[in-house]
Amino acid sequence: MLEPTLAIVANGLFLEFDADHSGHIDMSDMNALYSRMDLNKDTSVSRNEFETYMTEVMTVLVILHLQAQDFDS
Ligand SMILES: [Ca+2]
Repeated sequence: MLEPTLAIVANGLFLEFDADHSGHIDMSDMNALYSRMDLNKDTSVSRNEFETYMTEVMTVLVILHLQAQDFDS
């Protein structure tokens, strides 16, 4: 079972949440995040939309973790 380090996960989530790449997460980033999660644009994030979004994000983080492992070896 793959267990990415928490630092890689935290860094990846920051980069994902910092939508405008300003180095800071502010309300505009949170609004952008919310919009990305709200797939059907009904101004509400369902459990399914949340899980879909988080699965996509976590998949990318796992791939980055695997690439980092390859780079280290
Ligand atoms: Ca929705």
